[in-house]
Amino acid sequence: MEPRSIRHPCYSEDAHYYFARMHLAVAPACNIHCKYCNRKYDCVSESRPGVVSQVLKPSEAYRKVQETISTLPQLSVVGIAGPGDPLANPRQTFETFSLIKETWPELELCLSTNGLKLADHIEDLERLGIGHVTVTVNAVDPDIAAEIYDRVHWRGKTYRGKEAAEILLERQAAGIEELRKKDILCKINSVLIPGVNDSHLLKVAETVSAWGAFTHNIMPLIISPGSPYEREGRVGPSGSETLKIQEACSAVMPVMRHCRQCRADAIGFLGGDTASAGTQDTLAIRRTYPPEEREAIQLELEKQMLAKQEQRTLRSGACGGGSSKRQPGSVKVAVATRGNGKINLHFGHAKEFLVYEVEETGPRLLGVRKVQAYCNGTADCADPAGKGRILEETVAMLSDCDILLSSGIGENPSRLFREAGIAPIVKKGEIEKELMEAARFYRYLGTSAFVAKP
Ligand code: CLF
Ligand code: SF4
Repeated sequence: MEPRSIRHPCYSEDAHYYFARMHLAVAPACNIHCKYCNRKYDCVSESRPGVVSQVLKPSEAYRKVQETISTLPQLSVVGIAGPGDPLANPRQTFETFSLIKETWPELELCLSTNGLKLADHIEDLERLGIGHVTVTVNAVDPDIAAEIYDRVHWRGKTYRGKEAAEILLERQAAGIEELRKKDILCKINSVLIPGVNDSHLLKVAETVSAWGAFTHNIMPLIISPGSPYEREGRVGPSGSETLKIQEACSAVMPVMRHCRQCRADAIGFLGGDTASAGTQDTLAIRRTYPPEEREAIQLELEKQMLAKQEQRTLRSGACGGGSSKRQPGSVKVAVATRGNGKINLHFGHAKEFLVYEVEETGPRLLGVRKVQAYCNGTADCADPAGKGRILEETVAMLSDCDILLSSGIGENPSRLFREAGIAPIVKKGEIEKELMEAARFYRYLGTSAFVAKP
């Protein structure tokens, strides 16, 4: 593990079970136009569309950190990721980071950008000690990039087509090179766009790896309503298409599997945002933590995390595991969670499932599958046909899984999962422990003990 990312929930998969991040939506403008984006919504390259963020002034953002840090002791990272591009709003972005750094030097600062202005601001990043930067690189070939970017605003002029793509790619390469020189960790986000860059992402991985990027996050396309891609009728990839490309690219460099395509104002654990979810039981006990207590809590979490990693290393050493290929006897499990490393979500409220492959040596996260929540409160009970469709889609989305773990599930969904050959098991508790136990049980008893007889 990269020591600088030990508490970064995006750069370290283990850390996302223990540590939280918050985004400050201080950057409304953008200097390019991606065809999957509609500027009325958050930046799709680092967030999901559908909700307009409230844009904050730097002083308001400062107060938001002040509020959050005193009640969320696991907060380790503050990022700026939109709703436009942070470096198209340099005054707001750097003023906000400066205020935070002055008061909470212990917080790790993080930034996500399309890369157009990255090289121009490298000194600012260095001065403020911004240690983690994400650049969205969807293509390294200008012909392919021209199908993704509608226009680029550069040095007071607007460019379109291949000319625009060439400028953006050249500036991204220059920016990533500067990050390497300054030893700032660089994560690459790539939006997987079927029919445009799906067969090109391996080339992207090889290129950015050669440029010195640290990890690659391949995210399924989410199309903003009203965007050019929506008008063209494009659709995002399936879970298995995404997984296939992630697997291929993982031969080149580490691939991030636990990205939640967060909003530009997300706060909390990945998958359990307080800002977007509205309900957050992981933060049910609200009280104020002074800085020394926060640091003690984080040190303890770090200790627990490292102990888990050590156990895993011992287990895989003893059993000779560690291969990324599916082993005979491995069990695929979908988990409903709102973060914090726990099974703590009812099936009906889940908008995503973590999918793991569980071997004797331990679980391996394969990815996140987004769905529509089956139950949105009493209003949707008036639409049984709509609920039936959502359920069918969710079962299809998880059709390659053997087990579904959630903290609760209704009779009807439970029956449909069993009919599809997926065992719905109700559990609450720590994900890793419950995964191992459920898989052991499943291996021992076999499918027939759980699923409906034809
Ligand atoms: Fe935010 Fe991004 Fe920093 Fe993380 S998110 S700026 S690197 S602190 Fe993380 Fe969210 Fe995925 Fe981004 S899960 S969308 S990768
Ligand atoms: Fe939209 Fe983000 Fe692309 Fe800018 S970089 S056009 S905000 S998706």
